[in-house]
Amino acid sequence: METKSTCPYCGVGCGVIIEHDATRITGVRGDPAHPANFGRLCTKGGTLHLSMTPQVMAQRLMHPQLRREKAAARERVSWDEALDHAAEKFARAISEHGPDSVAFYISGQLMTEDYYVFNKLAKGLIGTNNVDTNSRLCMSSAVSGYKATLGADSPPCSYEDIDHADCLLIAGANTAWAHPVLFRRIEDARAARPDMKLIVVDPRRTDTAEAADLHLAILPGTDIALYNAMLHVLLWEDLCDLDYIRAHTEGFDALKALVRDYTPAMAADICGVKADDIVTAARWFGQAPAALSLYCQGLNQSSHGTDNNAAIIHLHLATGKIGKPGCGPFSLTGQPNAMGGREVGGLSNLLPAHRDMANPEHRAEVARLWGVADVPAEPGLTAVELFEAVHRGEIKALWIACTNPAQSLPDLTRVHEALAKCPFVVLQEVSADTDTATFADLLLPAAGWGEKEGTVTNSERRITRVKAAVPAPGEARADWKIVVDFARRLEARLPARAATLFPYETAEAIFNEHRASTVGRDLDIGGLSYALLEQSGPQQWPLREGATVGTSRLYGDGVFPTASGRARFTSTQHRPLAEATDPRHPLHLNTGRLRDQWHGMSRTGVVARLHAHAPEPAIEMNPRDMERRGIAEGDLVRLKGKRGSILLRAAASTTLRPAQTYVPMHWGGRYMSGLGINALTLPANDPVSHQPELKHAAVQVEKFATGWQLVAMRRDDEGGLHAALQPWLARFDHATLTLAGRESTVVVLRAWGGENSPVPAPELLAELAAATGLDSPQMLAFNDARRGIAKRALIADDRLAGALLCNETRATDWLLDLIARGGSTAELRKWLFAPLATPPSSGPARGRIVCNCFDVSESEIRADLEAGLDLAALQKKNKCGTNCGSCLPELRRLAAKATVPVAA
Ligand SMILES: Nc1nc2c(c(=O)[nH]1)N[C@H]1C(S)=C(S)[C@@H](COP(=O)(O)OP(=O)(O)OC[C@H]3O[C@@H](n4cnc5c(=O)[nH]c(N)nc54)[C@H](O)[C@@H]3O)O[C@H]1N2
Ligand SMILES: Nc1nc2c(c(=O)[nH]1)N[C@H]1C(S)=C(S)[C@@H](COP(=O)(O)OP(=O)(O)OC[C@H]3O[C@@H](n4cnc5c(=O)[nH]c(N)nc54)[C@H](O)[C@@H]3O)O[C@H]1N2
Ligand code: SF4
Ligand SMILES: [Mo]
Repeated sequence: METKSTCPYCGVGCGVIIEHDATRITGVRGDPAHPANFGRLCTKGGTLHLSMTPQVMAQRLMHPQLRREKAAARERVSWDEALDHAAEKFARAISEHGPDSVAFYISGQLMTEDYYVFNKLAKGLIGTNNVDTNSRLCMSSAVSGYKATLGADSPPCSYEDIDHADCLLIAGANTAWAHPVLFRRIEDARAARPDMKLIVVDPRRTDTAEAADLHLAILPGTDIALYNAMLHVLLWEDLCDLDYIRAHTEGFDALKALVRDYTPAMAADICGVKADDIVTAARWFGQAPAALSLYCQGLNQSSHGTDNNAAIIHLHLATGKIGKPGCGPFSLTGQPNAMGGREVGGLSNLLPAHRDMANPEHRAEVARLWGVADVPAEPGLTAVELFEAVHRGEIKALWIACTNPAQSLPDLTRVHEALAKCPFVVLQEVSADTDTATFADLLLPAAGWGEKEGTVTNSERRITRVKAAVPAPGEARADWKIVVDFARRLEARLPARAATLFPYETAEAIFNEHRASTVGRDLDIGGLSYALLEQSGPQQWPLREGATVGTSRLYGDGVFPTASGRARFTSTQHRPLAEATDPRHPLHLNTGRLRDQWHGMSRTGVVARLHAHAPEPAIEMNPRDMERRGIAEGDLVRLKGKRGSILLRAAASTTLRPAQTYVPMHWGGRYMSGLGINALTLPANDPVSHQPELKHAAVQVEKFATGWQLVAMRRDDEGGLHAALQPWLARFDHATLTLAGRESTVVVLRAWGGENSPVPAPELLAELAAATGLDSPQMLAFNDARRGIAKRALIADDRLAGALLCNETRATDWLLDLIARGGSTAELRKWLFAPLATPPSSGPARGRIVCNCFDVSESEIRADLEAGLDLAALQKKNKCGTNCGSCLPELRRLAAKATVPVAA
């Protein structure tokens, strides 16, 4: 059977067709009819069914679990008991400490319907604006940037604008990895129109930057200076559209005066790039008949994120390149439904349908719509403030849904302290295996992707109907149902009202109320219904009553939703980063994404093959910075910031300028010792958007002298071994716990001891062998006590099932490959019983996998390129990059490098 739905990962919002037998999801493919992807999927979307295998499902959160005391263990309870208990706790907090003593922290990965009822629960029923979301960490600077300039939070563009652009400016976005299917479209557009210019602004030479005609590797946090200088050049060279400015904007003269100082030379100094390159970028942008900019977290996650956004929007307003095909400032949304959350006003300072909390008329409209006396006027707490308030003891009951703040917020030590002392924490999750789950007093099992329905809106304002294919496991329930059930129980405990605010029996009933709230607003979907979405497919808002198709582009008439109808130029001055480097913290820490992982890895992390592109947690460093510190490739290093420190392996990277480092955000406390990279990031945030500066911190890196290393690896056919081994992460100076393999899953525990730490005793090795299920009578064991070497191997059914190595870890890759592929074990004995034998191997270790669809490794690709194959021949030989295409940018990069002779 087949069910149409969407991919639950990024904001591209690809349509998927779920293949299933009504009980189990068996496969997934791209929906050829969906206008976001036309059948394409990336590595993450294309492996969704592997995140729902019986082994994974067995680990899902199935029943509500409650702990009555902080020190007690959680026990299984019924939904009735769980929700009555929660309603009791919330009602008591509200009556004793007022409505603002409770808070909700929700997510851009919820459906619009889920989001709508959460917002109504807080602002309508309880009377608190304390409902904020992980979108605060993600899109809030885009919201405030659009509102400050265009008057409303409405991305004016469509994906099809990519096909019409003559100049594409990608800023602070690694689209090749974070929005891969959109990047495929960019590649197609460039192939069709080779004159199209691609400019990428990113401190790192990402795969996106590598593909550019011009890469501006600016110093972190210097975007405003760059865009101001580009505007300076546009003015100087007469490339502005003065008629457009006069007719449709206001505030230009002040900005013109401001950018007078931003000469290319001055900006070049601030940004650390060549003045000529700034001039070239401005000329390409200005001379192009159509220019489109795409941007994301490199601009948003900044203590001046609102101005970063405004500065790039200014370029479009000043040249009139907005509201026309191929033109406009296009903020890419990260999460699948960050847009839907913005539409229903799901942030602590927003109201439904782009209404303003500060506007009394808007508040009255919302109160009328909901049938309540009023909605509170004061903005609620934003994400970082919210957890600070929890820390101060002001929040007595906290409800978290569909997000993992114990990993994703900055300054995690404080967040963990706050969560630990919060009197009552509810977590609504699909997985009990997240860092936040540890702190939950009440865990509520939610239905996940493929199991729930509703609607989502992607980056281009396109609403898609999401459908369930299979029932949720155990007693898990759809998020909106949990909220509605809880809300009714809370209503019964609050001062009586005539009728329930939550009469919904279906997701559609919620959608219809949301639709009614939008009528007359800029995002009006008065003409949209579940039925229309079924009949005509996904639609872009606005879609007013009487219309049958959505609107692909906004502001074509030059009229903007501001008081005067004109767009506004704002005052964007360059400002320094919140945390400057200093002699004790001389390196700059940048954080972001990997190609094949999603945030806290609760879903991508369970798919073995999605580990293959970046198999181990690591910090990327410039080779010179490593050399200066005596750090070699793969060494363990201590990364120290002003708020915390973690250990990681070092990886040399030529994508980074000196003094720059990069650590992915994905590795949290379930995959490595310590809290992950957000132990080091800072809570400083933008004064308007309150989005924290997650991309910039000052750090030091030192080599960590290790005494010994240990690796345990075990095939996990039943599932559950990864979770079972997690307590081991805390038992060593440093450890990581990852997956490897492809058809079969192998769990890999790597552990290190410092130079003064004693080599693991035989008892500890025995305990670990037992924990990994290696200790059977068939286990082969070799010990060389003098050298501190120990080796264990378990062969079952003539296949190597697992191994444990202490102080002789050179064979790790070889053994991992044997375990994963079930290969021959003939040479194993010989190697095992010879203390210093080099591991037999037919060639170099396969190492990381570049092409995930066809399992092609970097070493194989390099060997073929060195043998003289070009990209086309390479693809003919092993098909790499011919399916989902996520690895194409990297293949091109590898191929280009191979043809350039190494400098003497
Ligand atoms: N594979 C994958 N894809 C994802 C996600 C995922 O977890 N994994 N998450 C989704 C989500 S929620 C989001 S928000 C998006 C994020 O999508 P992106 O924003 O594209 O991804 P990031 O890697 O966070 O950051 C983008 C780039 O910003 C650069 N940057 C850092 N500082 C600066 C600066 O000062 N100026 C400029 N111009 N650039 C800077 C970084 O070097 C990085 O390459 O991805 C979405 N897609
Ligand atoms: N250092 C650093 N930190 C960052 C960032 C960065 O670039 N650098 N990026 C920030 C950004 S942009 C974002 S968006 C955040 C993301 O951070 P989080 O929101 O914390 O990340 P996720 O791991 O996606 O968390 C979503 C959780 O919801 C659960 N879930 C999935 N589907 C459902 C469902 O249908 N219902 C329910 N109830 N639960 C479900 C998943 O198991 C998962 O644990 O991280 C932010 N943190
Ligand atoms: S680009 Fe990949 S992650 Fe994003 S929606 Fe499409 S398939 Fe999902
Ligand atoms: Mo995000």
